[in-house]
Amino acid sequence: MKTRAAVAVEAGKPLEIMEVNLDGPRKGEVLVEIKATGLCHTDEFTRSGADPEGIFPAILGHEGAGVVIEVGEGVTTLEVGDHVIPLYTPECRECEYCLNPKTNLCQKVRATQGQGLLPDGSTRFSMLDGTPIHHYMGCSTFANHTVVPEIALAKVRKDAPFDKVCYIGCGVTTGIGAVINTAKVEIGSTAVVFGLGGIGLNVIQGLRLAGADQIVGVDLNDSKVEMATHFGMTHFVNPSKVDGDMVAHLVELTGGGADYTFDATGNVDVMRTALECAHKGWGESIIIGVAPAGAEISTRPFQLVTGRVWRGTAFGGAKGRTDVPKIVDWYMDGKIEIDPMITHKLTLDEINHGFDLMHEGKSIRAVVEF
Ligand code: NAD
Ligand code: AHE
Ligand code: ZN
Ligand code: ZN
Repeated sequence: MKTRAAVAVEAGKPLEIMEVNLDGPRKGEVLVEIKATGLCHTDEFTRSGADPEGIFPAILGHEGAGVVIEVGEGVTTLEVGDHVIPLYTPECRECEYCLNPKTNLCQKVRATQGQGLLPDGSTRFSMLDGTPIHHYMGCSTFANHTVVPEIALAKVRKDAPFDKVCYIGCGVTTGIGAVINTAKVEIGSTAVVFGLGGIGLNVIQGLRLAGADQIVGVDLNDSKVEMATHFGMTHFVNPSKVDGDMVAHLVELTGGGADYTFDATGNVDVMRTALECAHKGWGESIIIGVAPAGAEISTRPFQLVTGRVWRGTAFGGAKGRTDVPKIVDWYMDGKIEIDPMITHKLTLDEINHGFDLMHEGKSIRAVVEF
């Protein structure tokens, strides 16, 4: 079939909207009509050329929601008409990672996914002249139709609005999951969240859900304060307005250091500050942000010797096929909020404007509706 897609033709160039060829689903695969997709900073990270795994040409996008149009041979858990959210962290339920409750990093299709291919080692997308186009994070939601492995689709309730629950495909689950699954924050905790964008705001909402007492937000952009306060931030710090050492400032503000800190910026200097403002003896710092190729984190080992813990999280530690339908229920039951964070709605033709809004710090989530 033919479908419309935004294609990342070359690193650092705007996406090109074009008609592309899409082959039907093979064994264990599913054809999905994408109804809506969010723009996450990770898409921009890859588009810009900063991602060491970036491959071009590719169809980016990993925060989508849609409807099953066709199932390939052997697909047993999904049928035509099911509503689904694609998962860049699949859940095969049989690999050693899936069987280990300590991780969500299913490895069943990781090797081919990292090469921009489906598990059989081929791509379903091509340009009209036959040039192959790579998949991205196993999802490629910047296309009106995409082919995804069955194990990388969460089946969700049919009354959930696509233009909101698409965000559960990355940002919502990553932020809330970092708090609930990775940090396992206790009631009454203190926390510092660096970066009040599409991920950080969901960390804040997760901290409120978990019953944190103090939620300090840190961002260079003062315009993020209103939204962050709405989601539960109790104190705000703009590093550009702090005289002297940020770590000392945050340690004082949190009464000796925070129980939990989260990096949602992708900046390795911020990651160091986040670790070092965690409480001596027990503070845990969770890295969520994705850093560019070649960037490395550093600190004095003494920071860890004296009891701080440095950890990371992918997709908020969520096992997608099991957890994503539950998070959709939380949204539909009013336990979590999504709507205010969808600040812009775009058509596919306007997708590059969505990246401009991200750079200008004007959007939290821009969502493309097909
Ligand atoms: P975003 O652009 O919406 O938000 C980033 C925020 O950080 C902005 O508000 C910006 O003003 C702020 N910021 C930037 N530099 C800062 C600094 N030095 N100090 C304080 N604040 C600063 O991005 P997002 O979609 O929220 O993504 C955030 C990060 O999380 C990105 O690196 C993204 O790639 C990563 N991410 C990781 C996962 C995961 O599974 N680990 C999932 C999604 C996104
Ligand atoms: N390709 C990058 C790493 C990118 C990365 O860390 N991706 C996160 C999800 S970000 C979603 O917005 C992730 O899940 N990583 C686990 C994995 O297996 O990819 C690089 O540095 O090479
Ligand atoms: Zn993402
Ligand atoms: Zn698995």
